[in-house]
Formats: sequence, structure tokens, C-alpha cells
Amino acid sequence: MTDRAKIIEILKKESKFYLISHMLPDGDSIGSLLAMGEGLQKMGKDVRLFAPGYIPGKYRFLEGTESIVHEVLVNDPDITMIVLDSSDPDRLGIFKDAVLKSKVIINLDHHVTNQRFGSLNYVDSNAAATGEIVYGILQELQVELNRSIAESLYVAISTDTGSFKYENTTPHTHRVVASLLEAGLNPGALSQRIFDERPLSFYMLMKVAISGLEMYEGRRIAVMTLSRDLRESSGASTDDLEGIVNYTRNIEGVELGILFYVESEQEVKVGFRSKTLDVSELAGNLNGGGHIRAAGCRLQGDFQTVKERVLRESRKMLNEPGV
Ligand SMILES: [Mn+2]
Repeated sequence: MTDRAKIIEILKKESKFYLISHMLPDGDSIGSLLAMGEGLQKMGKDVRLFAPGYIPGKYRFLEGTESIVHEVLVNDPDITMIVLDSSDPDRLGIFKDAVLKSKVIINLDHHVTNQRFGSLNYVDSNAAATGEIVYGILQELQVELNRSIAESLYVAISTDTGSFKYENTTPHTHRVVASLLEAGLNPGALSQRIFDERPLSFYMLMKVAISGLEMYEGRRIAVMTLSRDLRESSGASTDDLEGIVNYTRNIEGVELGILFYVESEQEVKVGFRSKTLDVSELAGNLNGGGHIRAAGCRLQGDFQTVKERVLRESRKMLNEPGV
């Protein structure tokens, strides 16, 4: 019997579940958490939802976000844990210890790097999002899709595929989404809300970032610089930082985009975006990490020193790719 089949059995048989998503909750982790939670509730199960972090404002319209708990759960051996979209237990933050003490941990994920820390692991790295995996499980459990489950899964899948633009988007992804649309959601309104609309504070901060734009290496590297002071004086939140770095990569001819965020006199956060380079390797050389086209690191030191070091590593990577 595969782990997937065993998981289906447990979901049918057991009655109490705690569902946990990862730190810095993103669209996939929140959407998967809500959809799985509502699906199990529709089967008459007793379900509680947990997230070790703040839910970004743009996702709070999803039904059920208000019931997500952020404090440490009380451990009870009768409760089955379902961990979603988390490649390793450290991603569970304050919930890590309570989860690891449980007898049954169901690990549902799509990250290639998943450490298979569950007692049952269903990890499918061909899935574009954990939301696709949750969709398959709910189908198998014969849970009928309603509008709120469909919206949660749409948010999960559309965010992890960059609105169906990233290379992880497959024919299967589109088939899943087709059945979500059949459940009656409005993709235009949802996408407007998740991808296009941003608070005015974001644009005020963007204005500052653009005015300081610098180009290097024959305009193949674009650099933006922001600081905590600039962010605070523009009224922007740290949520608003997310996304600004993407604009560096979107400039025509740019191969590598960098955003420096000066946290303090002794610490700088660096975000990398690329079109074809492996920036997870670049970030890795600087004690950071991430994905192939989107990665980052956090460096100690004053801004000028950090900037010179990062630009030196970046030039090296750009001029000798694959070496
Ligand atoms: Mn994901």
C-alpha cells in the first residue's frame, strides 16, 4: 500500500485533525490549509487550522482565514497532524516540536527538497503547488467542490505558478483549474485581488526604489536599494517589499535583478531574481538560499561592504555561468 493510499484511509477513518502550514505563509500554504480544512469539515471531521505566522492582508478575504490559530497547539496523541507545503520541520517554526511528537504526521508537499519527516509522506514534485495535491485528495475523498474550496485552491495554484506563467505549470495544472472554474469562482476578480492590486504604500515605496535604480555589467544587472527608514517613511509594510524585487528582472536585457534592503547599519537583506541564471547557487555562495530564479540572503556588515561583495559574486556568476 502506498503512503498516498494509507493517507486516504486515515483521512476517512480518523475524526480529529490539526492542519499546519509553514512560516511566512504564502498563497499555496494558506490556500491548501483552508481547502483541506474545509474539505475534512464537510466530511464531518473535527479540524483546527494553524499557521506559524501572519497571514498577508491580500489573502484574508478567503473564507476561514479568521479561524487560523497562530499560538502553539496543545499536543494530544489522538490527533492526526497534517503538514502542508513544508519541505522540512524547521519551516513549522513554533509548531515544530508539537508536530514531531505526534504519532501520525501526514506530510503533503511538492518541494523536491522535502525531507520526508512525516510518518506518511505524499510528496509529488511534479505538482505545481501543494494545492494540486490537496485537490487530488479531495477528489478521491469525494468531497464536492464548493465556491470557497475552489477559491482557496485557485489561490494556492495560481500563486505558486505566478498566475500560470512559471515553468512548473503543466497540462494537469490547467485541468485542475478548469474544474475549479466549474465550481463557480471568478478568476478575473480573484487575480486582480491577488496579483494586480496593491496598497498605495507599495507604490510610494516603488517610486523610491525606481528613482535609485542602478545598472551594471552592460545593463545586464539591475540594482534597487531600499532601507528600513525609507520603507517606514513611505508608510509601507514589510509585505510591500515582496514583489518590488521582481521589477528589477523585468527590465529588458537584464539577466540578474538585485534588491538590497538595508535592515540596520550592520545588516543587509539581499533578494535575487534572474531570467536564466541559477540564483539559488549565487545566494548559496553568500550563505543564503532559495529557488533557481528567485533567491536571497542576509549579510552582516555595512551596506557598502555588502554591496561590493554581492556585486563581485554576481559578476563572477554572470560572466562564468556553469563554472
Ligand atoms: Mn508551494
